[in-house]
Amino acid sequence: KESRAKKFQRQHMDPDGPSNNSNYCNQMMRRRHMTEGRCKPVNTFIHEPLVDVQAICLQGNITCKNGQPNCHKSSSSMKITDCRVSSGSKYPNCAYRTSQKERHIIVACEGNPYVPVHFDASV
Ligand code: T3P
Repeated sequence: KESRAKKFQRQHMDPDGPSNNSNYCNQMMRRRHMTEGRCKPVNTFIHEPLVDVQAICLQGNITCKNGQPNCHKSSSSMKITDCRVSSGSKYPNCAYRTSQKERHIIVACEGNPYVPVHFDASV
């Protein structure tokens, strides 16, 4: 079974991106299997080295949106792409809006090794 850490990497890591392409989210959301069963409504891809994203777990704890204490905010801003499902999109034809940003990101970390398992927000 896919570990939570590997699932985070599948859903959120694209270190070699972003391709400067308005179809990025349409392609990547499908390629990373987030359009199976439903169109995942919102998903962020991070365009930074995995080690730099894993290092966010060493930053001080902050409270996650769900109230758990295991969230951490990046000290620097990171290149990201937000994918948001288009209003007219109807499963199984998942259509997404692609927006590139530079933001601080907040991730939840778990386990030993203590690594990212959930993308909480960008700020
Ligand atoms: P996951 O927990 O698998 O990382 O909050 C529900 C999902 O939406 C969650 O999935 C993370 C994802 N999400 C983003 O990827 N980017 C965002 O900016 C927000 C708010 C949520």
